[in-house]
Amino acid sequence: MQAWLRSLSFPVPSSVSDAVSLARFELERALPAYSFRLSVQPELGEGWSFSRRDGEACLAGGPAGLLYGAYHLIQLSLSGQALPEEAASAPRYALRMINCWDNMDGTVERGYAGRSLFFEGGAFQYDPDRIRSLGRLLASVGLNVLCINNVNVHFPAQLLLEDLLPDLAALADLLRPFCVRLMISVDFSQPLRHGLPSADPLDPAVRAWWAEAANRVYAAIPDLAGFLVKADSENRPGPHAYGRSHAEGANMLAEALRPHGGVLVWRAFVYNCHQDWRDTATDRPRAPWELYMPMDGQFADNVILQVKHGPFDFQVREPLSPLLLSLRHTPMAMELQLAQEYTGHQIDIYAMPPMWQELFRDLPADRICAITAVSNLGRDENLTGHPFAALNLFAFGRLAWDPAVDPAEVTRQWARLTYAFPEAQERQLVSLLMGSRRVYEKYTAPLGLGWMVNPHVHYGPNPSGYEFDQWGTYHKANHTAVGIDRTRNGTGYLSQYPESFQRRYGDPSVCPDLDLLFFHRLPYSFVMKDGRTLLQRIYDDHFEGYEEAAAMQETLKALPFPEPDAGVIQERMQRQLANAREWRDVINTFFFRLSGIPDQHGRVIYD
Ligand code: GCV
Repeated sequence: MQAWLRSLSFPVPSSVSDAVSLARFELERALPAYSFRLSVQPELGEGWSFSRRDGEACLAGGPAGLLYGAYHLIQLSLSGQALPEEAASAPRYALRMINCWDNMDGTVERGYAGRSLFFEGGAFQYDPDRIRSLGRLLASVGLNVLCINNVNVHFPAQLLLEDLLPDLAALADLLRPFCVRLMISVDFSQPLRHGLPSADPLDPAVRAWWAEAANRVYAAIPDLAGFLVKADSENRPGPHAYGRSHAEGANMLAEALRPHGGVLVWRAFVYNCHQDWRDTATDRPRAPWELYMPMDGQFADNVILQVKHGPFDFQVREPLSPLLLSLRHTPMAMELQLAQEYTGHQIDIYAMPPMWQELFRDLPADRICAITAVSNLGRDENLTGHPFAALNLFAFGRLAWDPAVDPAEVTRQWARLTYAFPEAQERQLVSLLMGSRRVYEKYTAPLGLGWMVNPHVHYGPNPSGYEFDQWGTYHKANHTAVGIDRTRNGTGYLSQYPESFQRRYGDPSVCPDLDLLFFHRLPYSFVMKDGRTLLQRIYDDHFEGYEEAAAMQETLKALPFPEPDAGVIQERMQRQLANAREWRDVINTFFFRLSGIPDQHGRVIYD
């Protein structure tokens, strides 16, 4: 249950009620060989420094910094490394948040690790020891904010602003020693449920209502991090209903939070989800940039615009959202997704660090001020369903602390802390994990095409599932060609990028293979850089993807995982293999039936 902190099997007693005493408690229990002096230096904030001289180990930091420093030292030691003579560290981003999509009926939207850790039957319901373990897990990798409810705010989560406040405050109390502050998702139309005739952000009565709501919440939870809002997106209410802009909507809520030091996190995931598939003028990835660029500089300074890392929606491969590269005067958070919605449902293995490294290759770290990720947590005994999904949570914390972190190194640290295998076996596991995203990509998403999944569930192949639908997610495959031209000759999406990106993606003979069909519409006979045709490359990738998944199964069988992980890993790997086979055959057959062009190597494709 403690994932990478398995060795910290001693519970945190409820009497440990603040970060400094927690840091002391953890160090004394986990590293009894050392005598630690803790020096509270509030000016270091969340940062910490450490020195070890003449038998005395001194850790300095603000209260949170002491806790993060303590976990850093403990993890070094647990992974077999000696404590350094000197060390210091501070987080790159102040807001490092997990977004839970938990509903109060106990379900979790896009949850693949069991039911909610916080709610059941329309009420708060949790095991305090488990919440403390969760706090420890988050703090151990420096995560500091937990938004506990779904951005799609369903009843009765609206009551978090009033009747459910005492329960919310009790949960905040449990997490406070771990320096994890709560955030809540709120519904923009909430004033309508309280007798107001509108939720118009410029209406003084509406503004007064939100100010009062914020006063109430902060009286109960003075350190609440703020509110998270999904508005005018996928049928959620928002300021557009009143002819107001998103800046006007967000600023109204920010004003209510300002006296309390709270932030308003406003999601930029807005597009037309009722598109007519016959409408070729609308190209969904253009939507966020088109909506928010004209508002650059209009948001209050306690608003953070939360932008998904790609312009679509957490597909296996998307280019970096051009919005993240373009806004100059708007504080932004980049949103990642640990929940494996399109990436294997925590059945298939999909380690995310290599993908995140690609994002930060393109995104200068100082373009954003915060980083968030959709949770992959649930009530399963191991918290993440697949034991390997814990790597993504661990690595996300590390990335949020330092976006320059090396993906292989972080994967190795996680593997060592979790399994402590001998070196050769550790190397095998790390290499399997590092390659897992590419394997999944090979059997699912040809060359930058996404969305070929079963609609709504988003697991398993269905190449036409979203093709004649309203979600704006088309590949437009016919008997000669596939993809959408997003250059200036096509939908013009590419023009939203800086010049260097336009050069990288604009010409199909230069565009990286794996992004090719995101940006271009090409004939099956298009010759790739390595001389293969586009169609042959699609066939080859799908055959290879399945074979590589089969090889992963063999590797895993030979590794000495302890129970219960061993059983879960084998069982899920079997399902992954069946999934890979299904994807291989459905996608290859789909393109073969359309094109009539056989595989050059004569492998089985079904006609
Ligand atoms: C919370 C996608 C998911 C939805 C999710 C939405 C969002 O559309 O399928 O389940 O809703 O993204 O990020 O708001």
